[in-house]
Amino acid sequence: MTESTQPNPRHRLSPLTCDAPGLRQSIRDALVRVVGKDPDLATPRDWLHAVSFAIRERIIERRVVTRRQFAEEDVKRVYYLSMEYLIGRMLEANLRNMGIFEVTQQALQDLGVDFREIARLEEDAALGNGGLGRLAACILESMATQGYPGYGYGIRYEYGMFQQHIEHFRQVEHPDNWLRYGNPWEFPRPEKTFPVRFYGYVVEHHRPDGETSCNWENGEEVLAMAYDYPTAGYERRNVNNLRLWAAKATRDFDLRYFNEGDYIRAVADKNESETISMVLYPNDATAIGKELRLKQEYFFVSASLQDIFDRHRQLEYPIEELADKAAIQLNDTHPAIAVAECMRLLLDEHRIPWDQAWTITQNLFSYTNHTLMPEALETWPVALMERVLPRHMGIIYRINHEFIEEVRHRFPGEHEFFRRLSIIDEEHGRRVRMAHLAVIGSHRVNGVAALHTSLLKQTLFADFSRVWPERFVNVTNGVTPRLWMIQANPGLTELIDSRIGSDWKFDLDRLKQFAPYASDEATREAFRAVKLRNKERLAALVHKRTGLAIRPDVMYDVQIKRIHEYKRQLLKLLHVIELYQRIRDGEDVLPRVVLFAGKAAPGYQRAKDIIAVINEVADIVNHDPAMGDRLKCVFFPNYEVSSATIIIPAADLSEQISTAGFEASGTGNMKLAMNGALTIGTLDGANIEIRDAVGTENIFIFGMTADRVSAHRAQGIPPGAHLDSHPRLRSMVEALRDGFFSNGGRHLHAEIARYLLEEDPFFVLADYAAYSDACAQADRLYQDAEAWSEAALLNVARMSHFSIDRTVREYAENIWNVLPEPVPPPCPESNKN
Ligand code: TH1
Repeated sequence: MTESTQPNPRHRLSPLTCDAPGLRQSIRDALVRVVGKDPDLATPRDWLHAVSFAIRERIIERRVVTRRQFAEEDVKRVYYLSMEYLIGRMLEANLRNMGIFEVTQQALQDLGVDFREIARLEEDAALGNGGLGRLAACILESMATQGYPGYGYGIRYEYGMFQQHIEHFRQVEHPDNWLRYGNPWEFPRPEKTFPVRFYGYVVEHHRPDGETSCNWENGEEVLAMAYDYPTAGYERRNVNNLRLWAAKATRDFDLRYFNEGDYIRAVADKNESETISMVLYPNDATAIGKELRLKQEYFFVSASLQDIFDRHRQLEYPIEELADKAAIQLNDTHPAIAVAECMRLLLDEHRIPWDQAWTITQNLFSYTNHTLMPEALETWPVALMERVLPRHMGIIYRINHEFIEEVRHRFPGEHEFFRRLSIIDEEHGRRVRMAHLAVIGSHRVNGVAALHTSLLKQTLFADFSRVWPERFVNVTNGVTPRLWMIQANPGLTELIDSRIGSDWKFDLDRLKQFAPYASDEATREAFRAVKLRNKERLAALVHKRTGLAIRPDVMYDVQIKRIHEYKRQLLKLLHVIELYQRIRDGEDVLPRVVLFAGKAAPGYQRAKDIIAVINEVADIVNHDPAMGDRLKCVFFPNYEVSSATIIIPAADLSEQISTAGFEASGTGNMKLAMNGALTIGTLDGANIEIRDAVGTENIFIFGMTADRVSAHRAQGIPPGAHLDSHPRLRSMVEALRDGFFSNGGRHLHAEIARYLLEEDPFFVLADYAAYSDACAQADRLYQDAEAWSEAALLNVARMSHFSIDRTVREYAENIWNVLPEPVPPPCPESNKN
């Protein structure tokens, strides 16, 4: 199969109908012919699969049309390389983007099937940890919606993000066997299989033209097999492709032992090479120095680049024009080895001279940095790289050599500077700094929020930004309004539609027209009614998941994100303790539900302890009759995309309280504000831009700025010195320390108290008084329902800047240099049937 530019006239497509009778027929057919069930005996899951197969036929049809058009129009393509895609459930998102959500519900109803009942049986595709993976999913959706020729590449993990259970207050991880029932959304492409080599050695050849070329020989080969996930744009005909690679043992592998008669060994070894794509590493914003992780990274990078080179060749473009026809975006450094792999393919396979290969590579790549946290920066021991990827290590040495020569020339004598810039870190036992490889191999490097980009230039990449100031740019993150508003919050969507029409869905800038309605009493009342319904929906889910009953008529205060010290769940928990003590003391306190959700990396003990302490405090609070329904504290288990779509629309207050300078951007902050939650937050990440957009009077900002945080750190004040900055803080921390809230985990509470007092590098106690004040301010505003609703509606109307469509346009225009190629609707003639 080739990327043909010449459609064969005999291969004209006649599109399937998308009316209720046509869909009904397709669903029934799929149930019998694909799922293989008698409709009379079909289970809800059988129906889920039947409807998914019926819809997939219609998506793939549009994918074929889209691909043909891209081939005919000679478009420049964008390739997004990411280790993570946090997609969530696909059925409803696909139906909505295809514009056939209502009609499919109708077709199912005609068949006696309830859409909601079957839709909730679908497993989330949780091939990501958090913000970084969800951003990749939003970018793919937006590229399709706006008609950009975008391709996603990643790994088809057999097991995604673990499932979090709470047992005896603690997190317990269960494997996420998401493919157990099969997956109707994927198209296996066994013909798209590429060999990927590991280990072995390099043999050099001196060529007559003076260049040296290398052969990478021996070692082990694993096959990467493609699975395609078509991604539909919203009410556009464009369907893009996400290609995920699965590891398969090579046939050679089998034969080696089969021939020796060791059948069992052959099959066992086969399993071992297939472990490469077995499981997602559940670490968010921390690097993991495991050999298997390096192999995962190279595995998907190599397969993706071979595929990209193949497509380029099939389209009959000369290899020299690769960077004119393609742009490759590196989602963090996880795929940064692509720089060396691209060089290897150009040098060793295509025999391109070094300098020309290097120009192509730099023009091809760009790199997004998502964090400044030192523990997240990937470095690989040189010895490991030399063993696993010997050819790449050689290429990296040469890239480094050429680069250092260039800067030596421009900045003579600055030896310290060269040492800091080098790809090789000589100080921690010789390691390869992947971020340096990514920066040197790219023409653009971007941060994900204005503050983050400016800190990047001042700290992590200060030296590089002296060498190449123009290389560093900001592209503030965004989120897709299709999932996070239209799908998650139909009530709010309907309200907006009723006031300003429905154009805003394609162009979020039009949401600005909704702003005047913030001062309209009827709109505010309708907004409160929508919020109340969303809270009822969440309360029902909380009850189902935790057994806890919560009132829908109080403030819902949510902190939903990975559990991490820098995100400061403990700051919120201290506030829960403050409220608890004040109610016990007979004070009149605004009733509220505080909801936490999020997973801890399984090896991150402190984060797991924080979950346990939250659950134990919650248990005391929720069962104390003195609280009289005024305070409930919920830990919502197994936070994932599908639960986020229920929690976010129900929230009143959005907790974005990271220590300033540590959250690169955040994207949950955007989703919550768009749904009319008011933010309480620090001047960190995109919070700053959210404040600028919604107005200082419609957000609660508190705490140390990033500059103050650095200054404070330099002063070295012990955290315990802040205990008197707030009248209650001392007694709150002492209650924790003395095990007042403990339920068997007494020493754990004492340890958390000790941590807060003596160790905490994220300044929870130093920021507490300011945080508590900001909470009090939020409470006061909430008591004025009209004023609160006005502020909430202004948040909704003023969040258009945070549409992922704006983000993707900035990448397209400033980094990729690609144009949209929208697919026109089929002519009425072919649409008739
Ligand atoms: C997150 C950042 O923490 C967050 O602030 C940002 O909004 C999001 O990326 C999207 O840009 C990151 N996630 C990871 C995950 C890994 C490594 C680094 C980061 S940074 C595995």
